Amino acid sequence: MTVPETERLQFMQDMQTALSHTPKRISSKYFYDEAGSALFDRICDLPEYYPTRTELSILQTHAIDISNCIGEHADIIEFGAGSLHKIRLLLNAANHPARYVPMDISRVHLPAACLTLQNEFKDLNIVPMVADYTSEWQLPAAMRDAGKRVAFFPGSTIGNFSPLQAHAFFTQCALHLRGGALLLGVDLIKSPDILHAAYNDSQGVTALFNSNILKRSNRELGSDFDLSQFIHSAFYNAPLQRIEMHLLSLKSQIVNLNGVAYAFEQGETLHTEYSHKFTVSGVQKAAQLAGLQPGAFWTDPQQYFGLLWLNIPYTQQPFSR
Ligand code: AVI
Repeated sequence: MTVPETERLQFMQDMQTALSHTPKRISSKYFYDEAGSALFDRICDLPEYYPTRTELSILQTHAIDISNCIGEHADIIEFGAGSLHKIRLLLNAANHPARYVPMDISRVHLPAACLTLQNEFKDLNIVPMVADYTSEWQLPAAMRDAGKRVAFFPGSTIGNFSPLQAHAFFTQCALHLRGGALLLGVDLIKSPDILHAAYNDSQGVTALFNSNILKRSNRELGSDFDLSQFIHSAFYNAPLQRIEMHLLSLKSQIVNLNGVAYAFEQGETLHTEYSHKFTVSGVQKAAQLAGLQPGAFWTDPQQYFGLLWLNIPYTQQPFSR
């Protein structure tokens, strides 16, 4: 699959910036090329990686309750729709949704996924939207003030945002979903052992997923990362309530990218991902700062994962602090 030149140039710029700073840090969005997305699908099925199956079980158990909150004839928007797997559970219980709007940055997978979904839900009006929900976005003009808009953001992907990015995301929701709501999936704080195992699986799939970013850089940008000299490192940073994923350099070495040599010390890391873990009240407070109002909350018996309903009041003016 050829990568559009603008995306390749952005990756080049971000990798150059990452390698020339201390500490070195690249956005986790670069995990998700074709190979990375396939590896993430494998992660979701791993015995140690509880979030996906737990969120699915909560959706299964509470689908009717959630669909009552959504109400009739709502527009349902999904951020980062991917394979459109989780939404099926909501659509099965939904009360004649007006439209389903899967929003995803990938223009490659969205059309095929929508086609499959359309075959299952013949009467559903599907309006796919290629957009980056991590920055500013707009709904199609016909939807801006028509009906109730409910957005679904599953998977605890919000945990991969920094607190500032999460605030910007909530603010965009407050602006574009006025009078509606956000249904948000979050991974809850739990024993560090369980968290550690989820990001250090015994089959080494998460390690492959992490190092795929170097492989991708070598293929798309022509860098010469020696994959045998970087190892996967993932640990729970308890004070900051997050898993941190890094690629750790086993020796002092040089990596060449676009004619420039970048040095790694032995033990130095390229930071690749934050995965924040939450308390329910913590997320509710963060959402409130952007004008969202806490509503219902659903969880599993072990309280590993939470689905939060956040109301978005109708205001003439966008909420500001
Ligand atoms: C997509 N995101 C919510 C996953 C997570 O758990 O933070 C990505 C992931 N990283 C390692 N394993 C899974």
